[in-house]
Amino acid sequence: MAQRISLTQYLVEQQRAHGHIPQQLRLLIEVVARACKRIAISVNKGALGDVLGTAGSENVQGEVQKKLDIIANEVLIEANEWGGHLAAMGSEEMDSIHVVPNRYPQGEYLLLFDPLDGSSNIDVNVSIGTIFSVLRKVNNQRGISEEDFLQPGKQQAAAGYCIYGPQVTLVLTVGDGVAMFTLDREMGSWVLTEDDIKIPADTKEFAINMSNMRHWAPPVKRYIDECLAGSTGPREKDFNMRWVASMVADVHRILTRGGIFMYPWDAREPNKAGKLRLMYEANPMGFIVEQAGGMVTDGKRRILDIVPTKLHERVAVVLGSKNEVERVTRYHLEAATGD
Ligand code: P6P
Repeated sequence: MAQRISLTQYLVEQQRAHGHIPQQLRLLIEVVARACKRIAISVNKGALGDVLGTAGSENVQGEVQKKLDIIANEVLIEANEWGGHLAAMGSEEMDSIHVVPNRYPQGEYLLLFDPLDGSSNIDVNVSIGTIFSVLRKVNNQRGISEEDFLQPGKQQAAAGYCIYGPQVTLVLTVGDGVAMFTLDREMGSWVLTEDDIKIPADTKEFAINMSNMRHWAPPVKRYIDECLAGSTGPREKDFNMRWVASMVADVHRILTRGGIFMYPWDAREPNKAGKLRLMYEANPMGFIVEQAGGMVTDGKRRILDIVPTKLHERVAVVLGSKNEVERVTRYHLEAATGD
């Protein structure tokens, strides 16, 4: 069991040991962690807080926005504008980037977030979460534009998520492994409850939305068919299936006990690479999973190597236990070369 220290003490000690958390990044992480506490309060109010249901608007993805999507987005924007640690923010809920207003100093980091992932689960009281990704501002000459955000995920300075579930838990990496903090509601503080998390290389649990089976590419169908064949099939072991329809919850389970999560390309909208978003879902979750010893591809290539072409770019995602992700990726490459 990790020694019970606060998030602040963890960040200070990590900086002392590894030097990956300069002052501005530590402030950024603490501000985002505090914003997640605020979001948790709204989420936990539910019907008592007039936060359920839809907001009557759509986001850039064409998805109906829930009231909590907008509340969470506003909390993150307001929390991060004044500190001088950020130059700009990008969000699933905003068409374009939000540059820090001139009345505040600009910092050296860029923050991307899905303010409330899994929001279709809000009204049915299933775990949801906030996902965030931190990049460094690479161009110090001119003003900030969307192009400054278009960096491959391997250049992230930090990534994390907060899951609003039976416990409120913050998971974080700055490139030196993965740590987990649980919210102590009595103290109102984040307490280190797991450090140096590792995902088992093998698993018997897969997560995919099975209702899309008829739309999958052959390598995905081959992999899932083999899992379903269980001990009588080529895998010679039985598998279990989970699908929460909240990426944060599915990834958290995989971090905790292993597994493979797949949201692959499918033929419903063949021109779309996938459903999930590269910059503020796949990249931060990819950084975390790789730091925990897992693997993350789009079926063919490492997601963190992908150079984005637009802020809201979508990508197919296969992530989790290394040996299973390698197998799925191998099936895609065999199908491509006709092996
Ligand atoms: P489906 C939530 O909307 C989300 O972006 C991810 O959190 C989740 O894994 C996926 O979409 C669920 O998609 O098609 O199963 O509803």
